[in-house]
Amino acid sequence: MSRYVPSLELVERVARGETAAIARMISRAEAAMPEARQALAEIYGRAGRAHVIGFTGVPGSGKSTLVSALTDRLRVRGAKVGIIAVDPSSPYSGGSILGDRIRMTDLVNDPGVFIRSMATRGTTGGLARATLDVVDILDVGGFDTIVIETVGVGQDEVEIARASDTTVVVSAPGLGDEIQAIKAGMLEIADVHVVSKCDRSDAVRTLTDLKGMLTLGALTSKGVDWQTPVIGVSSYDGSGFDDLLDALARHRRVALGTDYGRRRRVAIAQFRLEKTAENLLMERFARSCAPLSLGFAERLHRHEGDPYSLAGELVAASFGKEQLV
Ligand SMILES: Nc1nc2c(ncn2[C@@H]2O[C@H](COP(=O)(O)OP(=O)(O)O)[C@@H](O)[C@H]2O)c(=O)[nH]1
Ligand SMILES: [Mg+2]
Repeated sequence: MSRYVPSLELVERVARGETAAIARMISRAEAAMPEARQALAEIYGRAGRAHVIGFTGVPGSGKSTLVSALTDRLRVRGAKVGIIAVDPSSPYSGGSILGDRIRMTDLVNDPGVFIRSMATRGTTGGLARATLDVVDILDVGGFDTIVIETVGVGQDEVEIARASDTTVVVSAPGLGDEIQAIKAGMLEIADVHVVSKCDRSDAVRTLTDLKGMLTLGALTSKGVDWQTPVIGVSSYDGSGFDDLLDALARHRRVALGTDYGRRRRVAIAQFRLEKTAENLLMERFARSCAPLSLGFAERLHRHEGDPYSLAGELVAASFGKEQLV
C-alpha cells in the first residue's frame, strides 16, 4: 500500500503536474475530506490561469464526440487539456470514442489529457462545489484548457456549465424537438452556440431555426463586448472546428479583459460562495440535527405541532447548539 501523502505535499506534486497526485487530490476534494480543505485553499490561491469551457446540451447532441475532436485539435496546438464529464454515461474511456469511423489520437493514453468523470449523485457536499474544486486542481496541475461536459438536464448541471469562462450550448439535428436548448432553458446561457452533426442534411434546418430564435429573442448580444455566434460543426468530417476554436479564443479574451468579463467572473464567484455556504450549512445541520430530530419526530407524531413549525424549531435548536463556522 502506498504511504499517505499529507495534503500540502500533494499540492506540490499537483503543481509539478504529476498525474497520480492530481487524481489523488481530486478524490480527496470529491470526498470533501476535512484535512483536504487547507490543501484546497492552497490550490485555490494558485489557480486562475486555465481557460474553462463548459459544454452543455441534451444527451445525444454530440457533446462527448465534439469534446474529443476539439481536444485533438488543442493538443496539436500544444495545449494540455483537462476534461471533466459530469455525465456518467460519457464514453471517454478505452481510447477513441469514435470507434473506427475516424482514427483519433488516443486521448486516454496521452499524458497531456486528463479525463475525470464525476458522479452526478452522491458527491459529498454537492456536485457544483466538487466540480469547481476539480477545475482548480487541474488548473494548478498545468492544464491550459479545462472542458466540462454536462448533460443539459437538471438545474445543477446547467449551473455548472454556466460557471465556466465560456459556455457552449450544443444543439443537434434529428433529436425530434428541433431546438432542444429552448426547452431546457439553455438558450440564454450560451456564449457560443454550436449546431453539431453538420454532415447531416437536416442540420441546415437546425441552424436556421436556432438563428431565427436567437434573433427573435435578441439573445445574440451580451452588451457591446460580445455577440453570441452560431457555429455549425461536424465532429465526423471536422468542418467548423477552425471557427469554433477562433470563437473560443475570442471569447476568452473578452472574458479576461473586459468589464463584462469581470462582472461575469464575480457572478461565478458568488455562485461558488453560495454553493459552498449551502454545503457548509447542510453539513453542520446534518451533524447537529441528528441527536435532536427523534424527539421532534415524537412530538410531530403526537400532533403536538405541525411539520413546518416543528421543523423551524428543529433548525433553531440545531444551530443554537453549535457555531456555524
Ligand atoms: N452524423 C454525426 N453524428 C454524430 C456526430 N457527433 C456525434 N454523433 C453521434 O451522436 C451520438 C451521440 O454522441 P455523443 O457525443 O455521445 O453525445 P452526448 O450525449 O451529447 O455526449 C453518437 O451516436 C455519435 O456517434 C457528428 O458530427 N455527426
Ligand atoms: Mg456525453
